[in-house]
Amino acid sequence: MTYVTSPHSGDTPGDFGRDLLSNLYYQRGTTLESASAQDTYHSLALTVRNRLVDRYIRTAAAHYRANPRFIYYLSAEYMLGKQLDQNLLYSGTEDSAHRALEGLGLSSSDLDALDVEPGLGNGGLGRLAACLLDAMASQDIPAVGYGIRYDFGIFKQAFQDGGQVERPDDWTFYGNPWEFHASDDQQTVGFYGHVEPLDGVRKSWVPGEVVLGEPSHMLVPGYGTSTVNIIRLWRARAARESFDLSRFGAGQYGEAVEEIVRSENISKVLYPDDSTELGRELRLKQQHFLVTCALRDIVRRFRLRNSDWDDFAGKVVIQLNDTHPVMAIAELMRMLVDEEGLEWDRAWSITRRVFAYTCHTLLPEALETWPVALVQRLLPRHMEIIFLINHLFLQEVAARYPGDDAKLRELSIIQEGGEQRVRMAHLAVVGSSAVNGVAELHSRLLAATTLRGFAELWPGRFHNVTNGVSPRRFVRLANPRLSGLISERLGGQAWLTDLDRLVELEPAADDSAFRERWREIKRLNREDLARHALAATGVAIDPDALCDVMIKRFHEYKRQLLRVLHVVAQYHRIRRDQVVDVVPRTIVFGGKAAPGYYAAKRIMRLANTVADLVNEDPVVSPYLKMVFLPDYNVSRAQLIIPAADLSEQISLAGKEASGTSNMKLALNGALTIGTLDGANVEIRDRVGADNFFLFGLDTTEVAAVRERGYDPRAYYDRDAELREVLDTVAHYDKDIVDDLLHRDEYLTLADYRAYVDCQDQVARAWRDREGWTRTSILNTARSGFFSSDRTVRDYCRDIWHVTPLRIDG
Ligand code: GPV
Repeated sequence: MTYVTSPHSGDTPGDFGRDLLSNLYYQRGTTLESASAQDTYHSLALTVRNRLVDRYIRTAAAHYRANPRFIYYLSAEYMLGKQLDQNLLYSGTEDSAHRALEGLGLSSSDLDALDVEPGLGNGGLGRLAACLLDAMASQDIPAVGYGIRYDFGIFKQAFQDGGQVERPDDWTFYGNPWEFHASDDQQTVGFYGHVEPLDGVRKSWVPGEVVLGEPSHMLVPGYGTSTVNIIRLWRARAARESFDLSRFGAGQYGEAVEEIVRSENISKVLYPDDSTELGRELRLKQQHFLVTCALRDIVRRFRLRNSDWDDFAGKVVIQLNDTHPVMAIAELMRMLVDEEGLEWDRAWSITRRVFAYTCHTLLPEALETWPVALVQRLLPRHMEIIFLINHLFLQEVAARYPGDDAKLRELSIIQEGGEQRVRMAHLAVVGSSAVNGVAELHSRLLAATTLRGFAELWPGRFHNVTNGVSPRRFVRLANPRLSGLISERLGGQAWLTDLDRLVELEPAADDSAFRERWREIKRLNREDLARHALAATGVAIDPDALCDVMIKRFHEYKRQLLRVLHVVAQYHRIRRDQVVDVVPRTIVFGGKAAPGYYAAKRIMRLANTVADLVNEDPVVSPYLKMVFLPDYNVSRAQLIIPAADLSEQISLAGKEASGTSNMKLALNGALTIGTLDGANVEIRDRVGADNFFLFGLDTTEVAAVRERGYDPRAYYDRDAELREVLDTVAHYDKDIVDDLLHRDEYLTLADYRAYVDCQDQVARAWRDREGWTRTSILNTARSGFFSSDRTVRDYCRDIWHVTPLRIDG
């Protein structure tokens, strides 16, 4: 194996500029004088990308030589964020690039504005996948991410009359310079058809329809190391002969491309629902498509250096990001038994050892199930295999719990009673060697409630791996000012790959000159946000006001409604001149709702209505402004998070698996107001109870309230201020109030008083600016644990059993 040594080491602005002009000339066929904006952007992207290619080639060569154990991360979603800022930083060419661009009279910010973020995910789960890939590369873990190359990513959000409207995200409209295509590396994926007997348990599946999977990859560079891993994304293509020339000749233009359209629809669009199961056939097709392409690729890569199936589980770990890729368990069994001719038991032993499963929810409506009839029709052989897996599993259960039919019903992969369905989470647990939740509380509740029977059966299989976020993306790239100050104080940038070193900032919390600079940076970041908010919404915000941020998908359980109720309460207080516990605040909202999630969209509309009410009131608006920034995504997060003073993490206890905006905000020095839910618990443990605004029911109290028979109306009757607030809301949306008074599934009214009082505490704390800044610094200093590097180390130690493989140079 030969490879070039870095052609770009010791890059000067001159080298960079020359390469840029050369790319403009040879890749775009133009010159600086006549280049379009896209020409220049693409040439810049290629110039940057080229600086990572030889690291990638060296990584691939080293991996080939060492034949190490690989982590294959399977996820239906990735929210990668912009590639240009990331790759400039990771290739170490930020400086020379900026100077080169300046020299050529080009604006880096104009060019960055043309960089489109691949929005191939919905929310936390997809962004977590990206943070884990980043951390794996940064720690030299041999890894490949597999996903779907959706033509359309998560919709773009706009507001019309306060309501959400969705526009398509044609993210590759002008091409994607970060992507390498490998159209000669296609896989074949079957659907439908029938099963024919071979010998014994071995069968042959004859698909009725076949689609091609065409891979492309993007580079996943490590920070501060030579490793460059890849993410391999699959796009569905029709077979070459699919264009029906005879129909075209007969003037049937639509029919002529029917088969192409049907095939390519599989990777056409990301399903925009989040944490809710939506059992559509096309979605199951997407899942099977991803899983088949990924497994075939994994086996191909295994065979480059290995030949014995007994070595497979030693070389391959497949991490399943929630249940979306869980059909891989059945597909690997099918490949091993039907295609490779392995005995069932041997195949099962290999399969079970290879897979590990991460669960990201406790919500029953998020636990995927598929109708048996649908699976039978779409994937007949897989359904047989699942039945057999279940049969053998239930024998094991019966041996352990003799005569206990309820136990069998509880644990079965097949849900009986009414229409039979496949429970994907059960298949995942049965077919994996490790199962993990994403925060301590979540993992504990999983084992105590949702997956309790399994945790009793196989206690050793259950783990916790608390989520983390990339400090490169969410501190260094998002907040260069704060990063500069931290590096100055800590004497270098080592903290970016060793985030526990942030504790060394603790003494700085007592240094008034340092606090002054910390405050100044927050202010500058709020000014940046104010500029963006004005341009995006027309609302002018005061950069000195407390910046109070709630950024996450719209979901009833996350309780954006509770946030809005407090704003209405403040509105009334200010109008009545009751301003003792009022400090000037900017309420910032960001987040999308699933297009079909009406309840969430109502709340969103209410938020926009209340924003208008507040912003247009001359008495109120000097104290209170509210901006709902449309189209929240990774780039917007990078802008909002550095400006935040207060982080809203107010879900009903027991509903949020982990949350990750809580970590991003704390790392950037925001104080949290939150419930004991998800990773909030661990954030509070680390930053200290005195530096965290805690309110609300905990999970035990929630259970007790429900046990007693929850009566939301009683809170309304008892609390005059709440009455005033709800009467105001009813004026705009009566149904929301009706629901709160009669159902209030997420105990909003039960937590209302505690929340509002806690917000008064926040206001008092904000008045003591030195004290606030001190707490802000301590939040950053004590949040090093929430680096995705630590998360990956936990996975490596407890679940993957892999060690880093350093790449020379
Ligand atoms: I299941 N999550 C998500 O974004 N989409 C999903 O479909 C499912 C879970 C989220 C959880 O809601 C968050 O609590 C968690 O922080 C995140 O996944 C990453 O684990």
